Amino acid sequence: TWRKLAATEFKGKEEFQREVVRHVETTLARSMYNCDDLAAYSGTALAVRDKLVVSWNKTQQHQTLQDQKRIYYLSLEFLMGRTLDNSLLNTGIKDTAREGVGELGFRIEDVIDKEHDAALGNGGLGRLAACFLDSLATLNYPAWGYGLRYRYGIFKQEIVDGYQVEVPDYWLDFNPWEFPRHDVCVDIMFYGYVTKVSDNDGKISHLWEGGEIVQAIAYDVPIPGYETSTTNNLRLWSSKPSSGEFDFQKFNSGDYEGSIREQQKAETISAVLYPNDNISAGKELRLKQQYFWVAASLHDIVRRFKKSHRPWKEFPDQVAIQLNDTHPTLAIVELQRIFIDIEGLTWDQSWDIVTRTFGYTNHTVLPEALEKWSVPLFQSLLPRHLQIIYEINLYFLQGVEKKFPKDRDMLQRVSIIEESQPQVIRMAYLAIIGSHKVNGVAELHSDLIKATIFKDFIAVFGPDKFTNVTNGITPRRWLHQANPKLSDLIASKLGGYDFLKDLNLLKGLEQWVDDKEFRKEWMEIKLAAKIRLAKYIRDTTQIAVNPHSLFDIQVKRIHEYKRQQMNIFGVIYRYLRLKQMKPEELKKQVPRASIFGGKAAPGYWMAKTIIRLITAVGEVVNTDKDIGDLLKVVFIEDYNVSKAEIIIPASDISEHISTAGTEASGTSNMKFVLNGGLIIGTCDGANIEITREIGEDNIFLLGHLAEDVEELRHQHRFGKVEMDPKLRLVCDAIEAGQFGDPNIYNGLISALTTGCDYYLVSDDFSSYLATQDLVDTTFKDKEDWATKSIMSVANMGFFSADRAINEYADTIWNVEPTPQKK
Ligand code: 26Y
Repeated sequence: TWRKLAATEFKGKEEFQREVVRHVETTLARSMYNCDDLAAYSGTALAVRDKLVVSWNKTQQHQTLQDQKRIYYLSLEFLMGRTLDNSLLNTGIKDTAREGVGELGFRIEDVIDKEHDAALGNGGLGRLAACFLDSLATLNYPAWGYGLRYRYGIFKQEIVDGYQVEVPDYWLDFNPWEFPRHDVCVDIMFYGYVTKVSDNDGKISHLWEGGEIVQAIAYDVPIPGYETSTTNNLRLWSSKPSSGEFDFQKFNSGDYEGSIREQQKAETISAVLYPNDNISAGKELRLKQQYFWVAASLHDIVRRFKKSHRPWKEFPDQVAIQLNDTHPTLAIVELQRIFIDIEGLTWDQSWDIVTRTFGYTNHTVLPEALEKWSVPLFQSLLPRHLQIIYEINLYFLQGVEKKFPKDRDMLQRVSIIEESQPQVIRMAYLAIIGSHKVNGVAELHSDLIKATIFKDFIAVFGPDKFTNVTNGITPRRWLHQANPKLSDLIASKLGGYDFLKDLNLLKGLEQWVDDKEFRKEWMEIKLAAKIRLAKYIRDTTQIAVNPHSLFDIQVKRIHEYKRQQMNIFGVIYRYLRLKQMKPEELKKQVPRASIFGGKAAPGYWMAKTIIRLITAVGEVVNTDKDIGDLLKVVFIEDYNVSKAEIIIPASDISEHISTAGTEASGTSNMKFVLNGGLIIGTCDGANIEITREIGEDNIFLLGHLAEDVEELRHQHRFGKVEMDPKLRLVCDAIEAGQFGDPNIYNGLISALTTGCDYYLVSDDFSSYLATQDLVDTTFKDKEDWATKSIMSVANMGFFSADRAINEYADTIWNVEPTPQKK
């Protein structure tokens, strides 16, 4: 089996212990006598890392020899979370490690808990990239991730007096999982000017010169697959001053510090992850990050291709580049520039290769999230790229003109350049035009982009260029690692852990749904996860949550379209209703804990107000003696990947209640259901496919459909809608000061009234409340609930990221796996 082949295996726990101790004593220069959990973590990580490196090197060698087509996944975000536990599980040495550190006097859980999250992402898009890396390695695809090595990841969220406060996440103090490659460095230019030169034959070429140069240094992170020796590479670029760029003039004139200061500016490029999720701010530094990362990555990819001495036209047979949203769209322009300005190909040869190389994944229909860069900014920062974009646009529009003669409107609509003041470059259009496939991330979403934002491009390119690949999640992290007891129980019934590699095997659980003992164990595992979360909540917030109450969880970025406001309004309504009830009525109520978590973008005022309302409601409800266990409201600080691993297994119900048509897919919905939680949600994103797979009886759907949204918004704009009366009661309570100074919430409430309720909270509110009541009734029937939970998990196979990656490989990349034989 693979383990015999794997270099990752320690000869036994003794060897493992020897290695840990050796690292503590030599690498860390500490004595085992004052080895604390942190040092034990460091030693363990270094010991595991040594083993990873061996299979990593072998894999890279093997892939180089095989010389097959490789996948390059370009993403500005990789939300990896912690690595140690995942590495132990993927390489099959967790038991060895548990025993090994146990005998040294440590609990493996405490050791694992010392690791800092690698939080190089905002939310769904970044975590998807991380799940995809896990699947690519597990399925033995030759694949590299390319990203930025931010010195500061997503900020840490503290709640101070009920408000979000952002604290910098300086995470690189000790990171054993990265390897600096000081020999892999690329000079990247910004600004400068372009000159045209013609050679003796009159052939014209372009020189881009005279700009500022910044150096990109590669840092490599090993990505081990599950139960395979394949260990892929994630390459993150870090910026530093270019060695040739020291300002001697300032130095000689005595301004030594000044010249150093100038140099240090180079480091700001990879200093910080932009904390915006689904909202584009158009900042120059962000565009610099994008070009820096894209140019370094392409340089690397082209260099690797050149080593094989193949003709350029074979480039797309060796290279598939996937663009994770429009953030890396400049790669299209940069590759075209490399081919025509440096390698001397003709425009047509070059463009043919470029378009056969790229695929573009769209993650949103929200207009505020679509990237548009101002032309003047581009002109100064990337003058040659702007010329190339104009040329791409010219040829593209000529083609459109041929197909739709005299349709000037059409030309305007599909032009890469938007004729605004100033003109802007529509990055999504550039991404479509420069790729051979464009995909959405869930069926509804892929249909919507074809019908709305990209409609004209269907007319231009035909429908085949557009496709769907529904998102998935890795069951290794989101079941086996986050919920080992559930994974073990499933394995005991399915006769092993094969389901972690072939998630459709979960179907076999259906046979056990009526087994009394199995059902009991299933629900005990859920209760244990709830007890664990309740303890975490008590330790961190001092709020006592009864583990037997219904855990209702909504954790995700705070965004108006995700409608955390609807959730908290519903909580307020529930509270008001409880306050009206007589004691005998109160006795019949299902106790509920409403648990929230998520970060607001630092500049997103409304999202921050929503957090404040949640904490304020908590302050009132949690101390109300009449209410007791019947309602608790918790806001968990600093939601991140490692906290998700504790929170997700503990839900009875989780909320995915975006305005229909706004959430491209959602992926936490999949994680919750895979852990035996049920969903209350709208007909949006992947909720629809989850319903198709697990059955309508096993999900609580509410609200209007995507197709109704336009008309409803129209009615709001024409003042034709009265606020839902129950929502009116809630607003009245807020405005009466029941949750503190009502002025704080003026904006939140006026969004519903004068703001025309763009996210249709009022329209869905009564349906939401009624569905929550149905959740309560259903929860009372413990047997029914258990059946729903088991049947749901049994039918979640489709949502494995392995399925998603195989679809990308078949329909977009045309790449085969490269398993190692020996
Ligand atoms: C333009 C820039 C500021 C920007 C930065 C981050 C734009 C978008 C984003 C992040 C988007 C994101 O996370 N989208 C989510 O992608 C998930 C994976 O496909 C989806 O499941 C989820 O519905 C979508 O909101």
